[in-house]
Amino acid sequence: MARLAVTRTLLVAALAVPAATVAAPAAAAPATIVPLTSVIPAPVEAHPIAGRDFRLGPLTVIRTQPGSAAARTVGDQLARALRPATGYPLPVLPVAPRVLPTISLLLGAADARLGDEGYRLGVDRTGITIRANQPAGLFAGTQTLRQLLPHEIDSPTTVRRPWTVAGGVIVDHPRFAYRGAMLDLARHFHTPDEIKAYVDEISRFKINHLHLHLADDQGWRIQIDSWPRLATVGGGPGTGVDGAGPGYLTKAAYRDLIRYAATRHVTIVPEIDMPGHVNAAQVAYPELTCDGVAPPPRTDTEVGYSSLCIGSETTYRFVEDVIRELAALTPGPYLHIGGDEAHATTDADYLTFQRRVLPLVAKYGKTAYGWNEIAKSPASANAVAQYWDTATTNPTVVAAAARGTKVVMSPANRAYLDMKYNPGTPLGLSWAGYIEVRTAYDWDPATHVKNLPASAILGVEAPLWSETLRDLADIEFMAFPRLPAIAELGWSPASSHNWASFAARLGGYGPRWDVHDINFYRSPQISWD
Ligand code: NGO
Repeated sequence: MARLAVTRTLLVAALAVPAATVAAPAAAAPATIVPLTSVIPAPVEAHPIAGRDFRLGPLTVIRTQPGSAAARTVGDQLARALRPATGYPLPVLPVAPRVLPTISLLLGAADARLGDEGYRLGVDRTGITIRANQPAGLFAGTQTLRQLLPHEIDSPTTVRRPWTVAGGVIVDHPRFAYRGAMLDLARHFHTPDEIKAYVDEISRFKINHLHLHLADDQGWRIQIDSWPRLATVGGGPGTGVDGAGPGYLTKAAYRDLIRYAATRHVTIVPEIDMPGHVNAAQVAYPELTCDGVAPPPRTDTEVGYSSLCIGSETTYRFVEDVIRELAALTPGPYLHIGGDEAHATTDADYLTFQRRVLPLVAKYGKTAYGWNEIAKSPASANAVAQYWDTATTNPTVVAAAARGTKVVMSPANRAYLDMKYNPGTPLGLSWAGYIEVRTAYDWDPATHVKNLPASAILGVEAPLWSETLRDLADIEFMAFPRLPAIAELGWSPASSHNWASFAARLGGYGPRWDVHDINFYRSPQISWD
């Protein structure tokens, strides 16, 4: 049966492409054809059509929407992704001769249902067509296409095998507008190259926001011209947990990261945490404390002991300078001001602080975003609250949502990628419990918090805190395979939610990580291919 299918595919491919293609070396490896239904996150609709498989060959061209530089960029990225393993030239052109097998990336005339990020992907014998309303949809479609090719497509070196894509149609668009991941640069600095590598991996799962936690008690990681010691002292030698995570992003490096992420359709969300989690800023500028005395630098992992001086005008000059500079650097709509665990700030002071600071974010043209504690403030009505609570009831957040606050779901006992998988996990924390893959997957962002209406949910985010992490291998081990679970909750329709299906698709994805050396956790809950 399988052999027959293989023979049929080869024959079909041979008929569909010129003789030169057929003569190309191939068929050394088994001709696995990835089913259309194996994609993560699960698409809205996938309709396989027998006998319509497409085989990529040395004559395949990538044709992109004429006149669209953004479509051309997506085409170039796709070509760069497929060239190493196939060894094919895959030229990217605005027009393609009809006789050549073609991957077309076309804008416009797509179904309105697809919105800005959706796409329709059609595969038949002569080519593949991805159609979308916007470049973000084309990008999403190409990520799906990469998953439809055999896993060896992620090999950095040429693999001789047939590159066949199953025939049929996928129609796809996201459930939630906001699908995020977070890196904590404060506890350990992560270099721009590490952040870019993470952007590459998360964007494959259609994550569209990367939140950077840029300041905390142990370090300050972004250049601010009006307060230069924040970065040079707060990001200097000896900063970070155990003094082992120094470094900061210059403005140029931050801008470069924003551009890099934007071409992967990922929006950067910067966070400066306040009024708590500010020890590093106070070490650099003692005038940010009430007594004017610099506190000792902190390299431990305690939380909740530092606070800006709420009654001091210096505080608001500092906050406004930072917000102004960060807003000017950041094209994305959100500016995250933390607001969590302000245990060293009285409740009255917390409200005073938020009444002044939340409107400052709007003053500089951004939507304020904060951890769910900001919901205590009536000034959070136009803000986004990030739900990190482990409880499934939170009347304060429900009341804020009734005033207009939108919510991004990151419940720590489900979505925190820094929680250990089990007691034996060498990295990570366990204060919110152990999170195996199924725990990360089996919940619904729209119904998780009692009485919080689905209409208030902007999306989901998977934060990864870095108290115990050092390098990219550590990030990968904690993020994969749980990040794809959160990505599926953010993208796929609730009706497609199914653990057995997700587990099977994840098992099939493992070899892709293997082939390009991603240090993922081989959860025993998954049968890895
Ligand atoms: C908490 C705390 C962070 C920790 C993290 C570790 C929030 C919002 N504040 O989450 O400072 O790093 O847990 O899991």
